[in-house]
Amino acid sequence: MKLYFSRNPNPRLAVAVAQLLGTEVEFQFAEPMAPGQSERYRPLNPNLLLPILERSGRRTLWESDAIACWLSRQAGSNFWRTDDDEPEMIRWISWAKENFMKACDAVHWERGTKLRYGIGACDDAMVEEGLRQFHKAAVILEGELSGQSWLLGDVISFADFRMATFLPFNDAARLPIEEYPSIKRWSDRLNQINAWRDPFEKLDAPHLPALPFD
Ligand SMILES: N[C@@H](CCC(=O)N[C@@H](CS)C(=O)NCC(=O)O)C(=O)O
Repeated sequence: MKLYFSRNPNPRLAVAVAQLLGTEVEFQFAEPMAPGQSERYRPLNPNLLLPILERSGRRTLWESDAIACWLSRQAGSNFWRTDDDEPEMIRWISWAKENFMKACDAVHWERGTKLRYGIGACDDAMVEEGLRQFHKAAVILEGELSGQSWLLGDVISFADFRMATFLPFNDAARLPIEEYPSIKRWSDRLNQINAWRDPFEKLDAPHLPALPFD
């Protein structure tokens, strides 16, 4: 298997899953959107986005959640739950993408990605709206995490990784997670996991372009 990745949030998530599960996979840095690259990558992912997982004898897989599901199945792991907790895990993945993660993404896009790649200036109104959505979602997540270590109780699952997709980029996004002590503790707990804290250790991949104020 070959996992095409960059250091951006979704490919970082897929690399972290592969590292956590100890998957035997070839990690390949890629830039599908770079000039001259689209012809090569469009057959692999028509969206020209990462991550992409090439599998022998099977169709290439894209979308981080699908890749995480496949890697977990291959590893025979319950990281992607296959028991009665599966619906609850899917509930959190779905909610994350419509709420907490979406808000983190919106703020990170303005304060991080746009500036890193010279796409445009940070739109303060979009940041304000993103922060409003962040607080709305964070209250719910805080309540959930106040009584347990992980979203599904005592054992980490892909829902935790998915929910936290943008937190390793908080140097750029500057989301006020310290206002939510249970979320902060959960984020610190995630950072104790090597595969999460530094999924790119030993991988050959250029660093993201620096932020202008770095
Ligand atoms: N829904 C997709 C989103 C993929 C996506 O947006 N990938 C971005 C990074 S977060 C990308 O490929 N950007 C170009 C790059 O990193 O070269 C997933 O979960 O995999």
